[in-house]
Amino acid sequence: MSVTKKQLIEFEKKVKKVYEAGKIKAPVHLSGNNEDILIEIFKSIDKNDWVFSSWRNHYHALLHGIEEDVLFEKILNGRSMSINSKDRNFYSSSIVGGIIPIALGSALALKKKKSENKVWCFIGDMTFETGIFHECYKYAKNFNLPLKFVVEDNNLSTNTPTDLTWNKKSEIPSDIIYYKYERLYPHHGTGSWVLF
Ligand SMILES: Cc1ncc(C[n+]2csc(CCOP(=O)(O)OP(=O)(O)O)c2C)c(N)n1
Repeated sequence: MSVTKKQLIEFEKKVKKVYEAGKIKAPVHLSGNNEDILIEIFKSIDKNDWVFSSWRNHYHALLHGIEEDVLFEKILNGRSMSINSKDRNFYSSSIVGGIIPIALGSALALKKKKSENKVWCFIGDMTFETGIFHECYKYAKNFNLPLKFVVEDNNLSTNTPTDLTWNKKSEIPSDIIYYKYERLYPHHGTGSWVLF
């Protein structure tokens, strides 16, 4: 059954509550304000496709079939920043740009195996500006690999505005899915001071 906007919002609220109660002894990066667009994008993602994400991965994980209780348990155990599931073809890393070459290699493997499936790689707008993105994008395009990038633009890298950093933003190629949103939660945590 597909995940609804309400379920996504309620899930992050539940994480917020336990985080603020000091029960999660590790950082959490919450999503918000991008439910509608993500639900739309995931309609094109096959359940056997691979999804690569980052520190802010809860919505991607839920939308790619990781069960709420399984995800919640991992988060409670301090693993919010590195949600992975072999069963659900889901991989995330909290190193900026770290997932991109892995996504590229996975796309190359799928092509060599003549698989019908794709790799989807979700990145922030600052990750999009990094050199590693541009090399991997070029390689994937030139070798016609089944790798689709999705750029999620909140114009911030933690708290540094991306447009001020680079004086302007790079143009988004037409074969990349791109959307803008305003961050609902701070970069990490919930905005409340938590004593562990
Ligand atoms: C190699 C590396 N450098 C710095 C960081 C710290 N860091 C974590 S998230 C982040 C900002 C990335 O911004 P963006 O790609 O726009 O993603 P957003 O968090 O806005 O979704 C930074 C600098 C890191 N995790 N890894």
